Amino acid sequence: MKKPTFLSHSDKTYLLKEAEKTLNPARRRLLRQGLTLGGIMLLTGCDISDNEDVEKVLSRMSRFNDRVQGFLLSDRHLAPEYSAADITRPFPFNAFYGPEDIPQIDGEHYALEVRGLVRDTHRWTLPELYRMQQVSQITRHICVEGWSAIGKWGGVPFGHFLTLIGADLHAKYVSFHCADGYYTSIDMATALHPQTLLALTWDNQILPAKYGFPMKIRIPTKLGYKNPKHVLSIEVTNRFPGGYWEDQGYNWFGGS
Ligand SMILES: Nc1nc2c(c(=O)[nH]1)N[C@H]1C(S)=C(S)[C@@H](COP(=O)(O)O)O[C@H]1N2
Ligand SMILES: [Mo]
Repeated sequence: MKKPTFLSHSDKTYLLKEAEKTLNPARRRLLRQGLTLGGIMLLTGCDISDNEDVEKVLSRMSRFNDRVQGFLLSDRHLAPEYSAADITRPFPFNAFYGPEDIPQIDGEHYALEVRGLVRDTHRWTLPELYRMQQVSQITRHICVEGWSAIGKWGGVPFGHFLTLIGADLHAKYVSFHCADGYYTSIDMATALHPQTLLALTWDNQILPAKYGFPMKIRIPTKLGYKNPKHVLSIEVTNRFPGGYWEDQGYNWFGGS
């Protein structure tokens, strides 16, 4: 391996610090000795002594981290569940806009679209979704902006829904598009995680507008921004779909 020589000392310190930030705490602990430039070169396949720019190294670092997190955590890790007494009231609202712009969706004309690697592209009306097998869970929603809150969501286990529509369960990603232009995506292991819900209710009532009427995807093993509200369409795909915040630099895996 060539010695990375072109970077100045402060460049190196910056790169190492930024690369560390792309790792979650568990991953940081795994790399006991901490990251070295040689280590970054090994993990990303980038030759730092070449003209690789720092952005490219970091984006590869982040992708590497997504794969490791997906592999290590997805199907084993269960998010903690709570009791009704733990529910946070009032439950916070958050979006990339204020409460005055919450989309008002007409449930009567709503039909959930499913696209991509699925056998059955039937569009699902709300009465059809409400008739499906429902479960509920009380879990903690964690937002990167520095707050968390416990809430109760009910709905259809997402793995059950994917099976029902004949999704290719070996595909890599499931992506979501929302009525407010928001979008996000998850890996298939997370989509099939036993706690991932196609959520139709919040606190035993039909999902209120501010919390994502008529449907949100509730993923208690993921940070808030990976939990799309007002979902209009679901796509199963092998092409990396990104997300609204993820495309602006938030870690794509976004484990909580
Ligand atoms: N459609 C849509 N979904 C979204 C968002 C958004 O702006 N639009 N914001 C995300 C973020 S960052 C958070 S923290 C949660 C907030 O969900 P809540 O309003 O139910 O607390 O929604 C997530 N899903
Ligand atoms: Mo968030």
